[in-house]
Formats: sequence, C-alpha cells, structure tokens
Amino acid sequence: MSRYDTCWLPSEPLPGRHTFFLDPAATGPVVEGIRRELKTSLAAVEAGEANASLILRLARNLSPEGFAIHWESKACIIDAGGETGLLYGLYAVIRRLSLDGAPPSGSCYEAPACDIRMLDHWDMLSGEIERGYAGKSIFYDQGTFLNDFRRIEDYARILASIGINAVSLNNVNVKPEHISLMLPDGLRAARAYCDIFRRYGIRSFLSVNFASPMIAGGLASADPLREDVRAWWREAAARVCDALPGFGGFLIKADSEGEPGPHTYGRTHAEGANMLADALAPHGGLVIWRCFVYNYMQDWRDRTTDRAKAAWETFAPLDGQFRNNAVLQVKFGPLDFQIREPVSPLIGALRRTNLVVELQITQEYTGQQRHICYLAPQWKEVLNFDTYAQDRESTVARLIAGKQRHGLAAVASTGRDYNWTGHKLAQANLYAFGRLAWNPSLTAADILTEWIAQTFALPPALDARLFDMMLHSRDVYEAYTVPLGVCFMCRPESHYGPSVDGYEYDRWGTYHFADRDGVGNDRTALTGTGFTAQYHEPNRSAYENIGTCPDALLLFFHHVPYTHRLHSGKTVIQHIYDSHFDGVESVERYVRHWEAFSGSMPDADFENVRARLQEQLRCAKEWRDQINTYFYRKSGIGDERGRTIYP
Ligand code: GCW
Repeated sequence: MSRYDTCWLPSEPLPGRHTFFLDPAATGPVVEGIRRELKTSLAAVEAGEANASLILRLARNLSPEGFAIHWESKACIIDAGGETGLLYGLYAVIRRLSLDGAPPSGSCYEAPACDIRMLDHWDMLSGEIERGYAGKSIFYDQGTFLNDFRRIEDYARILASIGINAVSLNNVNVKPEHISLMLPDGLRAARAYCDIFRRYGIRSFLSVNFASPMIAGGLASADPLREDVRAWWREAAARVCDALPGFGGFLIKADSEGEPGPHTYGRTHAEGANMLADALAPHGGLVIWRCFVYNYMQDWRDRTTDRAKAAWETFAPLDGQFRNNAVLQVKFGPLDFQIREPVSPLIGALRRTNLVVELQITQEYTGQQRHICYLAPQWKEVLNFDTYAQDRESTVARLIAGKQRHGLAAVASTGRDYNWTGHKLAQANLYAFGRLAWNPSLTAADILTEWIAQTFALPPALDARLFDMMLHSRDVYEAYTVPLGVCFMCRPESHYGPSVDGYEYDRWGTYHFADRDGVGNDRTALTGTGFTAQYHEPNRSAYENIGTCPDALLLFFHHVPYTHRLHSGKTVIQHIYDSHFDGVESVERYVRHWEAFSGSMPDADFENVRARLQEQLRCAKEWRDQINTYFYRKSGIGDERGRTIYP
C-alpha cells in the first residue's frame, strides 16, 4: 500500500491470481520497473511460459514503445518492440482489467503518436514550485535534494502508466544557484532521480541557464559563436551525460522575461540553440528550446507593438536553421496559457524544424487547482485546429505526431500533497495530458470516462454526475472569468482572481482597451496590429473579418462596440452579463451536487474538493461582480434581465 494516493493506478493489487513470464531477452533498467509493477498492481508471481497468465515477449519487429496485446483463453500475451513497450503494454493490461473487471478478449496494437511526451517541472532547489498549487516540490527542499526515493518511484509509475517518457527536473527560470545541478555534487544527487525515472522509460532533462559559462565557468561572455563558450558547453554536456545515464538533454528559456540569451550578443535563437545541440549531439542528447520569448516590453501607449506577435516574429524566419537534435517548444497560444486564446500561428510556420507544443497542466490561469477545470476539451481544440501549413490535413495533432523529435510537453501540476495535484479531480488533467500525447484522437469525454472509472468506485448516478460536472468545467470557468477571448484581466503576479485593469497600463502587452463604447484588441491587418497575417489562409481571413471570427475569440482579434451582435444573436454586453450570471449558477450547482458524493470516497478526498468548491464559488462571484460592474460602468448599458449589477 502506497503512502501516497495512487491516482488511477490500483491502490491494492487487482483481484485474481496472476502469474507472469518475462522474456529473458528483456534487459536493462526498465525490467526493474516492469517487475515492480507486476508485483504492485497485480501481485503476480513468476512462472514458466506454459503456466503464466501474463506473457511478456519481445518482438523486435514492433517499435520500441509500441505493443500488441492478445487476450487468449488461458493467457494474455504482450508483445513489444522494446522493454519500454512491454511496460506500456503492461499498463494497458492493468487499465483494461481495472475498467472491465474481467479479462477481455481479442487483440489490439498500440504505439504512441508523439515521440516526445514530456512534463516540465518548474521546481526549484528551495522546494518552491513556480506556479505550483499542490504543495512544495517532491524533488527538492531548502536548497538540496529531498531524496524521498519511494515517492519519486510512485510518481514515475504514475507518469509511465500514461505514457510520459520525458521530464525536466528544474524550473526553466534557472536561478544561478541551480547551476549546481550541472556540477559534480548536484549530478550525483540528480543521478538517483534519473535512475528511478529510467526504470519507467522516462528520460530526464535539466533546464539550463544560457549564461552558465559566465556563472559557473567564469567566462566573460556567453556568446554562442565564441570558441571558449562552445568549449565550455561541450565539456558541460559531456560531464552531465556521463553522470546521468540515459540523460535526455537540456531545456532552455532564453531571452525571455529577464533570462539571458543569444540576443545579448546579436546572435539568433538558432545560433544559441545550435551551440547547445552541437555540445549534446555526441551523447545523443536533445536541446529543447522554448519559443516563449517575452522581452517585448511594451508601452501601453504604443498601439503598434503586439506581444501576441513575438514568438512568430522571432522564430518563423529561423525555420530550417536548427540542428536535427534541436527542438522548438511552442506554447499552444500566442500569449500565455489563457483559458481561451487562438492557437499560436508559429505552430503552422515551422515546417522544417522539430516541434513540441507546450500545454499547461498546472492551472496558473485556470483556477490554480482550487477551481474544477478539466482542460482536455481545450487541448482537443488545439490538437484539432487546422493550421493549413500544408496542402493535406495539417492539424496540430498531425504536425506533432508520427515524427521523431516532435511531440507534446506540459507544465506539471504535481507537488508534495498526498494526492499529488491539490485535489482528486485535478488528477484528471494529468491523466488526460498523458493519454492525449499517446493518442491525440481520443476524445475528452472518453478520457474522462476512463479516468473516473479507474479513480473512483461510484454508483452509476454519481458517475454520470461527476462526468457532467467535469466535462463542461472549462466552459464554466471561462463563463465567469474573461469574456470572448480578451485574455488576462486577472490579478497581476498571482494570476488568481479578477483585476480587470490589473495589466492595462503595464508593460506586458496584455491589454483589453475597454472604453465607453467598446472593448477588444484590434489585431487585424487592416486596422490593427497585423497579427492575423501570421496565419495561413483561410484562417487569416476567418480571423480578420468580424463576420467570420468565432464569437469565443472575438475580443482577441477585434475591438467592437458593446452593442455589437455576436453570431449567438446576443450583444457583446449582454453576453458578458449572461455568461457571468450563468457561470456562477453552474458553480452553485457544483457545490450542491458535490454533497451527494459524501461517503462514496475517502472523507479526506471528499472534504478537500468540498472546501475547494466553496472557494471556487467565492471567487466566481468576485469575478462576476467585478466584470459586470466594470462593463456596466464603462458602457452605461444595463442588464436586459434586470439582475443585480452593483453600480
Ligand atoms: O506564464 C508565465 C508564468 C511564469 C513562467 C513563464 C514561462 C516559468 O507566469 O511563471 O515562468 O510563463 O512559461 O516561462
């Protein structure tokens, strides 16, 4: 029995007598993970091939992470191209057994769609997590490694069970003291974590600071074209890769929000990334280079600069200039993990560069794990979005799937809380991320059904109720927060709760431009910032024209009068009022409905969600009232239905 919540994995071995036979040709660290899982989730004992109920065999004609499962009358056979494939096959069997109770029949073949399926941890040596909402770091505390290996192993199991195959171990904002992670003592400590992850097919990455040669090497410059700088990185990469078997590579945020980068030396991001790629190449490592470049400090008086344009302007011209072992990691939207923003046009602009799309599981802007917000519907919209980058279908899912060194990454939501994610229901987002990176064609509803069935043992009526609450929770969050894609309006720094003008005169370029007549950001090519021109046709025209721009994104792309009529038939102002009243009513229903779950799960889990729902309701009302009052005061237009808006 684990000391921690096992999430969707069984908390006790599944019923039945399980015996296993493991191909003796299977070798390496993952074999340990497989054996531990057989014991923990199935209490399986080893047997000869003829007597085993579960046979795990290597079939080198399959891909290393792919597997085939054949359910036969006497035994279940897992064939896989490599040890990691066997592990994934085993998790698929455990999932089926947990969902169906009895062994099913038939065969299936699966292989992951995305090559890179990565979680980025924004954990710091201090033990704090940047944008963490589930307690402190499971890796570090007070400047050193926590070394709670059992917990790390439980975590690795949870991640491997949903197919995650890469993690970064430290925040992308790399404080100077984090350089110690690349030095011998830090590497010795990191090795223990990497070894555990490796047993579960997960490669570890380190986030690095572009100025490391200056901070740790005493060099006068970090210019990527200088030979002494390049030599420093070669030596550093060799040291790290020698110390950490199976190391994945470096993750880096450069020239963004104060982090150093190649621009200081008049060099491009390609030159910076290629230097690191060259250093890592002899060791098989990757450099994952983030495209979240916000050194675009803006002045709100200047209406020509547009933060949304930054990533594309910086990286689209560099397409094709990156090394084969360099990967660009692009946030899904042009701004910053908002509840509603368009898909980043940069994704469709990188045709000759390895691409990872970055999502955010940690709910920085989506309720900070105090609000229920199941994010899979949002991620599905991103994956299904057609970029029109190529003639044939070029949805985001198509662009990142089936290619080496492409994939999905997400900022992790996990911390030291007993339940890993702050509360039980937030586990669903972690689960959904892994499942979608494995198979982007799964639906948000199917994933939710699967997750609920494995996580709880609810009577059918509650099962359906939880499904309903969660499936639409993203729409509900959106309804009581920021209207029609205008973004931000949250409190500066914390990014929690409303502050309509909190960023309006700030330097971050996240403005809504509300005045007495209207609201929204004119990003059209004709009269605005020209952001729409970064999209391929027909998206470009669809966003450019008010008549075809989707309601949900109207204020992201256009500045319109409050009386503008949406496709829904409502005016903008009435939509704002209606959605805010409706959103709060939905949360009131959540609060009421949750009471029925008392007794159907451990009290601590029930009470935890209950308390968070109270906070969600308080916060939703605050959003409703501040937004409604703000727009009432600006526009002078009342609610058609005469509900309470504080003057
Ligand atoms: O969303 C912003 C966050 C920062 C974060 C940054 C990034 C790690 O507010 O906390 O820094 O994005 O993605 O780099």
